[in-house]
Amino acid sequence: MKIALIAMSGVRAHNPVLTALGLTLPGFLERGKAIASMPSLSLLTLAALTPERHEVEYHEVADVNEVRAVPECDLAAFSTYTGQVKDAYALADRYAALGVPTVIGGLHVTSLPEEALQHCTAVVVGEGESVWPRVIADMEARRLGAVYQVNGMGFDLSDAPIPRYDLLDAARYNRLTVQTSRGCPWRCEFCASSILLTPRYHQKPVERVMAEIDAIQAIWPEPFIEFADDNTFVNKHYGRELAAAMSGRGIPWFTETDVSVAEDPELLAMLKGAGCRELLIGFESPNRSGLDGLEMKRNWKLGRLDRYRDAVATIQSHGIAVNACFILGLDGQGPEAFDAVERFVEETLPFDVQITFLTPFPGTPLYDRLLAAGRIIDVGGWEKCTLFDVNFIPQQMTPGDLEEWGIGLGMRLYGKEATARRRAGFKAQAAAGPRPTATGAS
Ligand code: B12
Repeated sequence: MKIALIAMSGVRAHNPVLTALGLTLPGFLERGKAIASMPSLSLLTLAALTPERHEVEYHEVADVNEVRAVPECDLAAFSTYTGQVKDAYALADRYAALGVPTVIGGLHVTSLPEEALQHCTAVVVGEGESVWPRVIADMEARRLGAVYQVNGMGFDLSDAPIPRYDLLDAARYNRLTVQTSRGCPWRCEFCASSILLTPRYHQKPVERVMAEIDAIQAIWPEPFIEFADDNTFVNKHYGRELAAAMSGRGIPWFTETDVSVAEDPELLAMLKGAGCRELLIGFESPNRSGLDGLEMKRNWKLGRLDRYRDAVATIQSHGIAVNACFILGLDGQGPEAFDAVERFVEETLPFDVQITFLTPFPGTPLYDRLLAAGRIIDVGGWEKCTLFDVNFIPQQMTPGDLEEWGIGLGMRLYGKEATARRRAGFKAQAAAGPRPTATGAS
């Protein structure tokens, strides 16, 4: 059987002003370039679980309108996030017209399997590893079902296969992803990451992570790695083990974590030598009202607010750049929030800053709440789930205000001078050497 693995790829925003800004502002452009091309880790993982007797081909589709003929195959398997799901459905419809069965998986269809079944033959709900072999076996037996679901506690990352990086032309990418953990112990109302796939936060054994890195180095000897995690350093013991294994490998990497990383001096001291270049941290809001209630288990992020500024300084003093992320349009944010973000950034000088609009992704508590309150503007307008488009009615401003003030803030933050100031700030903080670590963590 020939299986076409099709990734809906590319980064996008529908808002034309923001798109144009992305093309001109240096700070925005740099991160855009770094992430514009990254392969689909889910499909490379499934490829590794496909019996060798089948032929697998990996494809990426950035613009569905440019696909003249869909790749020839006996089964087309799609992976997509919400923003591109309609493009995946359009391709699935083309396969349906040709009589070729299709299967789709990923975060979006995990939340809305019935919608996916209007276009695809089968849908995989949740983590793909445990059910993919069943999908293949059912295809071989000509009895492909409609909905495949993971049972029990989910997939154990100790059994993770090595993704088929060898299917890639390494020259096309500037970063490759490796997953070290899945899930997150926190529950932020807006979060649409792997927490929607797995009931528990767990890590991949470090020796397995290193085997994946070896596999990447077989196709790209000097790679740049992005860990595809929700929150890499929640478990500090694991974090130190990972950092120790990466030490001396000379491989630069980037990951996402929470602000508590600033509370572990031992881990911080290891990160630079381990190759860590940058930590992306969701600060979300610099003001109390914006953060209040955001993390739903124990208001964890609000509890950390007092340490935010210290955390940026501490992390950067270890030579690790911070990419400080803020969400605009949270219920607790009024018009003052835009200046507050700018002030926080100007005062703390993180190397990078990311601002995105609050986005109700299906499957999240935020989506359910806003939908029930009639606050989603275009219900089913999935193409607007880009993080750069506004598709809800904010509590303290109009959608138009949010967009306009967000763009204004973006112009100030991503301009040449502000970007240069942040870069110089980071350099100075790193040159001054390690600061004492914030303590008293709870
Ligand atoms: C790495 C990453 C990227 C990379 C690479 C994306 C890619 N092509 O894979 C880059 C930087 C390019 C990127 C871009 C974007 N991203 Co991104 N990204 C991530 C990140 C950090 C990790 C994703 C990952 O690799 N996970 C590991 C894989 C193994 O998990 P998975 O894809 O969910 O797959 C599992 C299951 O879902 C299932 N599965 C998935 N597909 C299929 C298919 C089949 C057939 C089967 C059987 C099973 C199956 O099995 C897999 C294994 O269990 C997540 C955040 C996070 N921490 O999770 C955000 C995240 C996925 N990104 C997000 C967004 C919004 C985007 C963009 C839309 C932004 C934009 N404005 O364009 C683009 C869209 C990119 C695209 N076209 O795919 C959101 C998606 C939310 C959502 N529900 O849609 C996330 C969750 C972050 C967030 N802010 O919440 N992203």
